[in-house]
Amino acid sequence: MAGGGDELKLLSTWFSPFGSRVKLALHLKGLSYAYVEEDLMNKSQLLLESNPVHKKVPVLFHRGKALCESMVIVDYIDEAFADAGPPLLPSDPYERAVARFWVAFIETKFVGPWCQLFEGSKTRAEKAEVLKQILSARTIMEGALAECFKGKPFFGGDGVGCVDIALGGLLVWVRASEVLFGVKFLDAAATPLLSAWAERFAALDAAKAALPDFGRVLEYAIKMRGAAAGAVAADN
Ligand SMILES: N[C@@H](CCC(=O)N[C@@H](CS)C(=O)NCC(=O)O)C(=O)O
Repeated sequence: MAGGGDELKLLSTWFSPFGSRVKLALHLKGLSYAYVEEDLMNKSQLLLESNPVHKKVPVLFHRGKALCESMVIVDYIDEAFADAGPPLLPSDPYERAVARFWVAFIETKFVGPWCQLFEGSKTRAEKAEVLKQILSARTIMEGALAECFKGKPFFGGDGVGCVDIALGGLLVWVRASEVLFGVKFLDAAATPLLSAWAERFAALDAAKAALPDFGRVLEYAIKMRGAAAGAVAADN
């Protein structure tokens, strides 16, 4: 692994799709790092002090300074370790802006609604509406892969970039959610390019190292959904 990594420490939780994004960036750049597992049910002083605004993982420490928000951290890794591994953002300002546009799209149109699926307070009809929004965002991403990214193997072109990391970090949760909600998000018939992208992405060494185990995530997601439903029942 490339040098410089010994100054890096990642605070995250094993199942966190946002933590997976940071791990992906670190592995793609070939950087070694220390890993500290956070217990979100009993947040550590380290988390509360290093991310006082959101109190969420992941947090990356570099030379003793804390960085928060997964995609901000991915940008930082790319800039701070520009000489290590492949670039994660394009060098051309326009292409860079396009990549950031799609990262923002993934956050607002995909991650936002998807988090709502796990909220116990949502009714069945509301969840069906949210699922519709996610499916429509997915169809737009399929179109983007064909048009903006010109049918290249990855959103980053021939190699993985920040858009791949933003979406790829969620991949195991997307698969688990398909089972949990009985909906196919990535379907070879409806979204052939995205499905092929997902296969290619999951086969990367960085993805194998960074993404959590599917079965373990599914088990956790089932428990989480049950707990959310239970909390609502107890409120009523
Ligand atoms: N926008 C944040 C989201 C981070 C996030 O939601 N992390 C979750 C774990 S997957 C968390 O720490 N939750 C603790 C809480 O909400 O109290 C990012 O991209 O880093």
